[in-house]
Amino acid sequence: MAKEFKRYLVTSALPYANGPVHIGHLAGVYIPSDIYVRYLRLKGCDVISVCGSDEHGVPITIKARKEGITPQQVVDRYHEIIKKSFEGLGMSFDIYSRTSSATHAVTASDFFRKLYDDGKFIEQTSEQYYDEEAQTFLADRYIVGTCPKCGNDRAYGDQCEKCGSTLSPDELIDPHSAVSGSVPVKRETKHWYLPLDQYETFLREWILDGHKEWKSNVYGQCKSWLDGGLLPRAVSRDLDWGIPVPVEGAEGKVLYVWFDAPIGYISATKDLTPDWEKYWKSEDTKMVHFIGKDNIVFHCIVFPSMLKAHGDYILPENVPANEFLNLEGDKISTSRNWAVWLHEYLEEFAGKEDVLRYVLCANAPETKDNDFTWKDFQARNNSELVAVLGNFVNRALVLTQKYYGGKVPACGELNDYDRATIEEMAAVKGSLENNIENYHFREALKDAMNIARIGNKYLADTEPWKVVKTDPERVKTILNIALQITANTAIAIEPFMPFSAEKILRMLAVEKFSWEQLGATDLIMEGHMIGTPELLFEKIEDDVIQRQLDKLAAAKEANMAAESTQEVEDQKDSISFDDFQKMDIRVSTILSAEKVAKTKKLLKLTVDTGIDQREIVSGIAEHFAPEELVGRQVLVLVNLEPRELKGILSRGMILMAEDASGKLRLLEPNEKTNNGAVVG
Ligand code: B3M
Ligand code: ZN
Repeated sequence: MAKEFKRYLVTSALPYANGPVHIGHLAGVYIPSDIYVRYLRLKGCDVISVCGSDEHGVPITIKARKEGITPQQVVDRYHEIIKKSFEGLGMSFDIYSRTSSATHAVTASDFFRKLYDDGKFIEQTSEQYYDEEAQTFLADRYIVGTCPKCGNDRAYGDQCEKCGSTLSPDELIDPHSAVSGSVPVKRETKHWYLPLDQYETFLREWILDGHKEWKSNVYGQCKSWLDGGLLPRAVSRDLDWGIPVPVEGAEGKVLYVWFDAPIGYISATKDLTPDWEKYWKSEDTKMVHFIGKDNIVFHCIVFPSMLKAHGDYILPENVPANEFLNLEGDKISTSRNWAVWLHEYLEEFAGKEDVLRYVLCANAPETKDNDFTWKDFQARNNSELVAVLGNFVNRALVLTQKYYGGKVPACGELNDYDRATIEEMAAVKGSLENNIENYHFREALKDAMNIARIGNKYLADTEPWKVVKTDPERVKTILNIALQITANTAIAIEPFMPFSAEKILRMLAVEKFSWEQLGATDLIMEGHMIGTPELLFEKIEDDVIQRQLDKLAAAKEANMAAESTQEVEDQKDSISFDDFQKMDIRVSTILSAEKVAKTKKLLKLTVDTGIDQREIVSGIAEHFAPEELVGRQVLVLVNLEPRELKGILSRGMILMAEDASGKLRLLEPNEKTNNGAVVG
């Protein structure tokens, strides 16, 4: 028997206030969480939904330093943008708080202090990188160097953003401080650790034995963490941005962001209601954390261990984490601007909030990573929202206006087909509930849309526009039923597409229904006057989609440009004009090319320099096949001292350009030129 709960506490991962929110965040966390809480509210459950900005951590300080502003200014800016864009998309948090709030400072501080007083931490001294010039310890992110895996010379001490490898500062080649540029030294520092190893038994029993129902990606990750063995985790950092560690001798130290952030859920609840304890301290509360897969360990292992160590709080009942959403086949990336930003979408697609909600849910990365494409967005809008949902609702309302001046006709006697349709519609409720309650939101959305499909089919099959000529009485029944289905549609889609649900209700000129009314056929009364029909969704044309694709293409181009300038070599020392004049460069034609035996890289080329025909040995065999070179005109430095290579006298050098990726390109005259023409 599943446990019965009296109330729900739903949390959504606190977005970092160092950038705006994009579709990956939405599909992973916020859309599912909003569907869930809207559903519970419609059912009349006692539910609160809390969220807020995560305003601590190193990336925020880096951003502040880069822009020459304070961390507080950074978080103020993004907190506003995020909060506003969430509202724009209809995210129905009961509170959207922030971790730089006064309540949070006290809550997090007290939490730490209790664990400290109860002897739950261990203190450990370790060696960490220190910047002597800036006189500060360096978080891994603050150490920059060359990636040992791909050679990117701007890799961070925790990760290379170019090749995606996870790194530690010790692996970086030529590490230096991002703060001052100096070479960091190692210095001892003391920190507090939560000994996670001591919670292993508890976690195994609680998760591995007790929560086999968790999503397999979540359960699997927990199991592999536990099987790998847990280690004590530092809960403090040497940093000047965050909540000060509230014990003596901790100057210059703050709580680690992943220690304070989940406590932010508690602080937000406190800010929401004086009754907060009943949500956090009663076994009758079902707590559910909505997060992305990169947050699983913190929400399933670390935070529960903190809660357990504290002792006063309940544990989450479920942690339905989603996988990642990609964009047009590529990983979403804030730094590469490869994203669809929510605040921009809301501006460019005003009035189409539900379209995004719909597409992101229909395509949510529930069990595996998924791809968002603008073509799919367009197709789902045009062939599902417009053609099915919008079309059905519109027909039902327009026909009612047309035949009865908007006055709901009476339902006469039902025939078998009517009854089967109604039954089919009523049957959706069970499946829909089951899917939402088990976090299968994609399936749940299909269920909700099914009601509109049923309605669409009903009208197509019963053809009231034809029957009206022969049997007007029958049409009254058909439209009465169609209106009941329309009202049901409004109930079913509300968790997913609240704006459209509201619009349907407005057009029907009725008040909001409760979830329990789903399936009923007495929602719209005979004689009731409906409102004016409007289109629910509009077709999205190709040019609108093209504009978005162009925008992404521009981002890609900018990235490529940035990447190549990034690796451009420094300019060499100046030379005199005379020095330059000493080089004799001629247009030449490659007459033949063959590989030099027993070498991988060398090609023997015969070239016509206009002066003579000669042999040149060039290290380009890995870049060009011999046959693609023959006949091409190239530039040759002809007066380079001859050199013997593998027994061949090489007399000159073919000029080439090497791009950022190491690819070689021939330099050719832009038109056929006579061999021997002087370059200069
Ligand atoms: N700030 C979100 C992220 O990893 C992180 C969540 C905190 S939830 C307590 O993007
Ligand atoms: Zn790399």
